[in-house]
Amino acid sequence: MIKKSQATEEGSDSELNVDAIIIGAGFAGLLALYKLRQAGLTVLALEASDSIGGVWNWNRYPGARCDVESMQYSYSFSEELQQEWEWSERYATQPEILRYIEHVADRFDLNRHVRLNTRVVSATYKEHENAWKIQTHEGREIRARFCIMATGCLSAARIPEFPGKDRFKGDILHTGHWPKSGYDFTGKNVAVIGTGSSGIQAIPMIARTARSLTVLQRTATYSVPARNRMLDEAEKRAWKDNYAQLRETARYAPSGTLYEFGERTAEETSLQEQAAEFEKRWTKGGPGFLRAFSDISSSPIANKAAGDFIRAKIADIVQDPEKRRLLTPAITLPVGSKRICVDTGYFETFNRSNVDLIDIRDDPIKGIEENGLSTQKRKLDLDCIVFATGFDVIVGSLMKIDIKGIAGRTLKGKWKNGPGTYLGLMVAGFPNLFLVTGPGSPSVLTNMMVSIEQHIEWITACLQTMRQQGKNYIEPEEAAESKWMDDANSLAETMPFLRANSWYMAGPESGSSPRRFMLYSGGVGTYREICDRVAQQNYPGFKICDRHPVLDVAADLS
Ligand code: N01
Repeated sequence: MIKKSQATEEGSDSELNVDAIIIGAGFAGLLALYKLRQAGLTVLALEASDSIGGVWNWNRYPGARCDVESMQYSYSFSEELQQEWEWSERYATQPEILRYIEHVADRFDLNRHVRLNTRVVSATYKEHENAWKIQTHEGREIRARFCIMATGCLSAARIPEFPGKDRFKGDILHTGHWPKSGYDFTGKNVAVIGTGSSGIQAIPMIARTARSLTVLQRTATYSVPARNRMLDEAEKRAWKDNYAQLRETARYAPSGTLYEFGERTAEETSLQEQAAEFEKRWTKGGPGFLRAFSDISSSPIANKAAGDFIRAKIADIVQDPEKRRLLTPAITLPVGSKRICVDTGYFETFNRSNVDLIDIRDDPIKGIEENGLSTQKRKLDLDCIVFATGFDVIVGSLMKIDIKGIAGRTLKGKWKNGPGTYLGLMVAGFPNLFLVTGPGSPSVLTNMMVSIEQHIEWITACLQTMRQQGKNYIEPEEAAESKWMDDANSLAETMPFLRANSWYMAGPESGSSPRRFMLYSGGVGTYREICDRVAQQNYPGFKICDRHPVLDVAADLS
């Protein structure tokens, strides 16, 4: 049974053996520290970087902001915290979010449980000890009964392999791994590869100072204006005076974010009224555009209406006909099948004389050379290449760790045909290992703060219940896991997700079988209710016992 004990002090020997090891010190890891320590467990978080903050520590590219409004993209676990913290803008910048994270860590005295500059290389479940052996890059070993993977969904930056990349004499940057010292683009010839959320935020900023900027686009992206602005006092007060109720509503909202939800369907609305509603939301700004009508994600007709509106706006903004054509998302690509981008002057940037655009489906990248990059039709002389090419998503950071469960089975091997979890929280064959916002949960389809809090609360309550019952071992059943993932895929079939080749999908490394949707798309409210029901019913679908069940049987026989 887990002993109620003092929290671990950094540097003390006791940290070599803790109740719960937490891997990652971003929003999820820090909350796990706080909650598990409060529950009386000894805790330690290991963080590969030299600072806390996770994705908000790594993503320092110019223009980096959150696309969830700052009043909603923050912890709700402390009323004092949410009353005292002052957000300055509608959409917080990366530096402001990082300051907030640092404030939280100081205010709740979390830093003393975090070991920085510590990369976990392996995590091995030891049956006879019913514990996880964690090995760090410097060869240090730590034992923990429970292992909490707060490794983040968008933290393993991915640079595609282009021939000749290593020969390039200029600078190579990745938006998700930006130098802390920043980067000065003044007077430089720059290429940006990738036009997802990161590229779309960085491109307008880079264009301001670069001598020339060439954007290499593979897929034209739907983007709506952010209309970022300073928050006024009345607006902040309205949130703060009603935080308790607003947070509770958000916990059951489809994506964990409060918007003005359109109740009508587009199908039952006249074309003029549709246009007026879309225009109102375009002027207001933000991803709430997609909430204009209740059927945008379910009806192809409504979805096309939203897409047509964005296409028409791009046509109005972009002056050059060829750039306009290339920047216009295909009618066959449903809006929302990839995460919608939120920008500040993205399409307008292509009206600048120093900005060019290459569609690499039409003119593929041949390779990178000493002084630049060649496509099939063009040669670019460059000082800097910015990869805005995204991440090894959702499972990328987990896959970097050699995770071995019962009988030495690797997680990589188990997931070679795509990830599987029960409730997005645990994996059969990997006892006492919890994932935060992992595959099979709503995760990146949602406001991550809401989903992180829900997972950490669930995990903490589960460990408290186990302690009360004198149990030390929890593992999902294979059957429960398979059913959960099959149900999640069936749900996604009704949504636009399966109609795009997005990073929401995972498939076998060989590419031989159909790719499957990795997330739970039934909404955070329904998902929360399912998780809560499982807890209330004493965890059906999980084996919970004193220790590894095989060892329990052996003990009974002896
Ligand atoms: O990454 P992405 P991201 N050759 O994977 C292209 C969150 N986020 O860092 O669309 C050429 O979305 C790829 O092309 P295609 C948010 O959840 C939030 O931009 O696959 N191009 C695409 O254009 C977001 O969704 C915020 O055809 C290649 C781009 O690179 C998530 O992070 C800000 C390529 C990658 O886009 C990821 O966003 C930033 C190749 N080999 C990020 N490989 C906010 O809160 C990929 N691409 C606002």
